Amino acid sequence: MTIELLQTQKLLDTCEAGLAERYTVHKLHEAADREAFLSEVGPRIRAIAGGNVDAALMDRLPKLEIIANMGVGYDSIDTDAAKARDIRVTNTPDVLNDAVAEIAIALMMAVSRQVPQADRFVREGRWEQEQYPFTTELRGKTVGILGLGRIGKEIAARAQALKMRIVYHGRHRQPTEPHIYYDNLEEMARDSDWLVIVAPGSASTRGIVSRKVLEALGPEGRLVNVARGSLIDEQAMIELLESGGLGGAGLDVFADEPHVPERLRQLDNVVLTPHYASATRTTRDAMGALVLKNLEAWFSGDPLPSAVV
Ligand code: NAP
Ligand code: 8YV
Repeated sequence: MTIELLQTQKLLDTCEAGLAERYTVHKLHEAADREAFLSEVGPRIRAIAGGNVDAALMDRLPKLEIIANMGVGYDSIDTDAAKARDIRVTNTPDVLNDAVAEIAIALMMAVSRQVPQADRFVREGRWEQEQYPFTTELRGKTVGILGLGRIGKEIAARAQALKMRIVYHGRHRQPTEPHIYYDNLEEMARDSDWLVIVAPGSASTRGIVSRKVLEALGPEGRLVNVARGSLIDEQAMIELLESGGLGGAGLDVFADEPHVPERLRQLDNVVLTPHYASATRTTRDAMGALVLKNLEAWFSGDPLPSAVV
């Protein structure tokens, strides 16, 4: 008897092939009638691969033992509900650090040097009539990192190589880190040219980048968000970007993905990417392999490689 597994989102082909080899896979995201589907397969499901798991879904799966999330961020899973039901949860840390850090730096460069705008300028033939206006460089600027964790440290290393000064905010000072620590995010924003957001989406970070923080960053300040849209007061950010109260933004994540507000899409001082920071073949393969490893460890009785609950 193979183990029955529920897949809750589209996964990479290599990961889906690995799942199909080992388990009987039921694809919830492809079900035409979700309720009927869950009534039929729910009682047999022992594992989930993917995110978007709330308490109501867990209640439809009485034999559920483990949720293997595809992603380091597990904010789409109700971990308290999982804990209360003795269900384990795993994620995919570390293997995506470099890819995500690269996009954070790419967004900083794209915003400061206006790379998409300069590209359009050349394509539109405007170079033959005029010079492109001056832009600003990153060298010598201060970057405040909100969340100096696994990815934040990789961003810091790259920003240092670009001759930037690094400061950071989190709930704890990290004594082994050489960078200056701020226990107050607003103060850090006031003292920074750039705010790079790379802390997890959670109840404690919801709206943490508030209007006050954005105003402290100011008209010359710029931000990059590679964490989750939920961390920023998106409405305030749009208003400040429109009015010049905030200098610019590079955004890979949004409050209501894949919907990006029209007002944000109209702005010329932003660079927008479709939540693709980890989306390289190498990195997504490694994330998928970690999903498989966690499931395999669980059903072999071995320690979980990357458990969060
Ligand atoms: P991590 O190693 O756990 O680091 C998270 C950092 O955030 C820690 O330094 C932590 O420091 C800080 N933090 C946590 N809660 C905080 C709070 N309430 N206030 C201030 N700081 C807080 O996580 P990671 O592996 O670097 O990943 C970070 C996040 O990036 C993920 O959770 C995910 O949402 C996002 N991500 C996005 C993409 C993408 O495609 N755009 C890809 C990968 C990851 P303290 O404990 O000291 O507070
Ligand atoms: C993925 C991410 O795009 O790891 C994360 O937290 O946001 C990204 O790597 C996402 O999890 C989709 O599976």
